[in-house]
Amino acid sequence: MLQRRLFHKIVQQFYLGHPETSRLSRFPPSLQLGLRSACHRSKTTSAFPDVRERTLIAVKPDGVQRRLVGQIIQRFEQRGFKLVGLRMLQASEDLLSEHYGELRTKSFYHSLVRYMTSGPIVVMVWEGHNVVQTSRSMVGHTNPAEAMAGTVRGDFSIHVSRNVVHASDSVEGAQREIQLWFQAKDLLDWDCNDKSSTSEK
Ligand code: DAT
Ligand code: MG
Repeated sequence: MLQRRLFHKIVQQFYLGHPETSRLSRFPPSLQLGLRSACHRSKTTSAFPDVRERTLIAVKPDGVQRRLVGQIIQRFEQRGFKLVGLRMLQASEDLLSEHYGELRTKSFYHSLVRYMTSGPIVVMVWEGHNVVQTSRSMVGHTNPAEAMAGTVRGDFSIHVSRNVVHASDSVEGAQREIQLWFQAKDLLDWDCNDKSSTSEK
């Protein structure tokens, strides 16, 4: 039991939620494998979520055009997450093709990239306990027609081709995406004065 706790402490400290410092390489290869699989488990079960877990949230061009940036930020602040990075940019096709690499074979891929490069987007990194899974719930179903009222997509959109916001779908995915959109120096480690009111850790 003690060993197990120690093991997950190491995972939390050295890997999860610290995209700017992928420290797995410090461990011998055999241990790296174990750590990777622990991280993989956490992405599906969130059994060991870290208070410093981070995720990438982006307000897509339709969200910016419709002046929804403030309301979307407000939801994450209100929930208790901490903003640690933010930038506004017009994304290049190259960046989008890396970001959406898994979708390259989908029929909608080209229209997705056209839409995502059509205007400015606001990309953010949010931090906090279980932030990846919680923010997916807050954002709602990919298809707004199926998204619950109360979610961002359920409240602000009607069609899958204009669904307002992006949220990473796993801890590993978040780490990959954060590294794609942000340089380590642009992510701020800062102390929220009210942190003991949002989590005991
Ligand atoms: P999500 O954004 O919920 O993670 P995804 O990764 O499967 O969903 O797809 C990325 C985006 O691609 C999604 O936000 C909107 C677009 N998309 C997905 N399925 C689509 C479809 N059937 N038609 C048009 N666009 C689609
Ligand atoms: Mg996705």
